[in-house]
This record gives sequence, C-alpha cells and structure tokens, in this order.
Amino acid sequence: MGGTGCSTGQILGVFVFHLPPWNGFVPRMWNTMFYHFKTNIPHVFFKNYTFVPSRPVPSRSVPSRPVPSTYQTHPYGSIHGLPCYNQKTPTYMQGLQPSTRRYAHLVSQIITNVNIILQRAPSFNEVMLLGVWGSPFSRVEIALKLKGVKYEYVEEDLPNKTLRLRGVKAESYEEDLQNKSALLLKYNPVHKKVPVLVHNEKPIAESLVIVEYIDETWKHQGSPILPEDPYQRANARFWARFIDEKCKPGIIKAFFEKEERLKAVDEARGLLKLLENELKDNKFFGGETIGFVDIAANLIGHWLKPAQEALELGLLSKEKSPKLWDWCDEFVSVVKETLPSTDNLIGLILSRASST
Ligand SMILES: N[C@@H](CCC(=O)N[C@@H](CS)C(=O)NCC(=O)O)C(=O)O
Repeated sequence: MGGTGCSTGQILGVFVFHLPPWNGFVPRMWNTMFYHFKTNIPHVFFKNYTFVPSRPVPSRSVPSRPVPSTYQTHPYGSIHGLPCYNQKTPTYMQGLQPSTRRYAHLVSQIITNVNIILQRAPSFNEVMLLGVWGSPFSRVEIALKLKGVKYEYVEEDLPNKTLRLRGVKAESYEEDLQNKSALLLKYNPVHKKVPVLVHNEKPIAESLVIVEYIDETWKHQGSPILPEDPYQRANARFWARFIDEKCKPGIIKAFFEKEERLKAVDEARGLLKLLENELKDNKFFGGETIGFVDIAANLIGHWLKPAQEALELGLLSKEKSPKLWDWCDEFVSVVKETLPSTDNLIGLILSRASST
C-alpha cells in the first residue's frame, strides 16, 4: 500500500507503450494502467492526496513518558557484555566525520564502561604485599613504587627483629623466619618464603616473577621495567638470574664466611666485575632509566657499600669498578624512599655476622 516502488501496473504500462498504436489492445490497457496508477501511486497524480489505510493499523503501546536518551541502548549494542548507552554528541565531536565520530563515541563508551566496572568492584585493585624488613628481595616494593601502585604492606612478624635492627646478637634471620605466619603459609605453600604479592586474592611468589607481573599488569603506569625488544628482555632476565644465582650467594659468602673469607671476597669481586661490564656506558642497566636488572641488583646498589664498610671488607672499590660504584649512588638516589635506613641495615648485618 502506497509504496513508490515499481508496481505491476507500471511494469505492464512500460510494456504496453511499446505496442503498435492501432492495436485495440492499447485503450483497454490504458484503462487498466490508469486503474493501477490511481490505486497504487495516487500521490503522483493527485496533489494533497492523503493515504487512508484500508485495514486497521495494529495498535502499539506508547510509553507514557519517553525514555531519556541517555538510558536508551545504543545501536552498537553492548561492549564486552555491558550495555552501551546513548550519549549526546559532545560539542568537540560535532565537526568530525561520521566515521571518526562513531569511533570516538565507541572509545568514550569503553571508558564509561571501564569506570562502571571500577566503581562496581571496589576490590578490583586490591594489592597486598607480604614481606619482611631488610629483605634483599624488597625489590618488589621498588617495582610497585616505580609503577605508582597502591598496596598494603603486611610484615612477617619475626620475634628477634628489634634486637637484630640494633645490631644485637640474636637468633639468625633464617631461624626466625621459620615462624611462618598463617597468611604466608596460605599464599606461598610451596616455598613458604616472602615476598608474596596478593592481587585481588591471587598470590604470586618469587620476587623476580612478581616484578615481571607488576610490569605487565600496570603496563600503562610509570615507565616500563622490562624492555620491549625480545632479545633485550631475554638479556635482562639472564642478568637478573645471574645476580640471584651467582652474585647474591657470592656476596653473602664474602660477608659472612669465616674460614675462606679472602677466597670468597676474591670470587665476589670477579662476579661484580662481570656485572660492571654489562653496564657498558649506560647510567643504569636499563639504559637512561631504572629497569629489571637494576631492580634485581638492589642488594648490590643499596647494601654493598654500607655492609662492606661495617664488615671492613673491600669488595667494591671506586678505583677498580668505577661504573658499578657510580651506579650504586644513582640507584639509591632514585629509589631511596623505598629503601630501609642504612643504620638499621648495618645493625642487621652486624647482628648476623656475630651470630655466624
Ligand atoms: N627466591 C626467592 C627468595 C625469597 C627469600 O629467600 N626470602 C626469605 C626472606 S629474605 C625467606 O622468606 N626466607 C624464609 C625461609 O627461607 O624459610 C625470591 O626471589 O622471592
């Protein structure tokens, strides 16, 4: 009814006009055509023609109040299962091409939905760190601070901690750490060691694994910790592992070994030299900014100088390892607010040295 598309009458009409005029068929066809035109496309012929429905139009329920456009579902439907609401086109979008506007609109919808998720889930970014004061694995805190992640710190309760911080001989750190808290046993049942990061109830253990997790999870916050390039990433992991598996035990041995101390000191110096070579001409292992290897080497950056002074050892010297020496100062200047006080650190080292 009332369509302006091609009707049967029109098609027949075109056909009929091509027939010879003397054919008596024409006048008859013309009548038929006229009938069809009158019925099917009356508005073409009669000005001010209004259609009158031949059948009753089915009634539709009309809402008593129009739904505000903000709450109407957008034609894009939903994004990731969340309803996508109409919004008035903001003025800054009005001059844009429709395709750009559509894209900008979609982006603004995603942002709105992300905000909705964050508001609906207050525990969305609940970060808890189980740690222990003076741990060389406090590198996790450095990563969290560099990324600007808010977290709750839960300290393992060590019975002799206060004594040790004052440098008083006490039960060894390791023995003290055998009193594991229920929280630690719950979140790290395999190694039963701190640090453990608990992100929205999900635990992650092993400090280097945690640092990588932080870098990936808060990718868009702060500067990247691991390099983008796969080769450089692999290289950073290699040196971080070298620090944990070779340098750290070597330095601890040199600090606390009684019988073969000179040999241990010599070996540790060799390891530190290898690390210094990796610095090349960079300010940090990560280049111009602190990266994965720098964070992994926090034991060297922060502990080495005060410890060798307290224990009267010459592990690292400005003359023999000038780059690593300067790196320690640069490192401390950037992350100093995260690091434990040097006085307490010396207390811890002296206490340990007297207990071994
Ligand atoms: N490979 C672990 C080592 C962690 C570690 O040794 N933590 C010490 C505290 S500094 C600990 O919890 N020791 C308890 C134990 O050895 O039972 C890491 O990188 O997180």
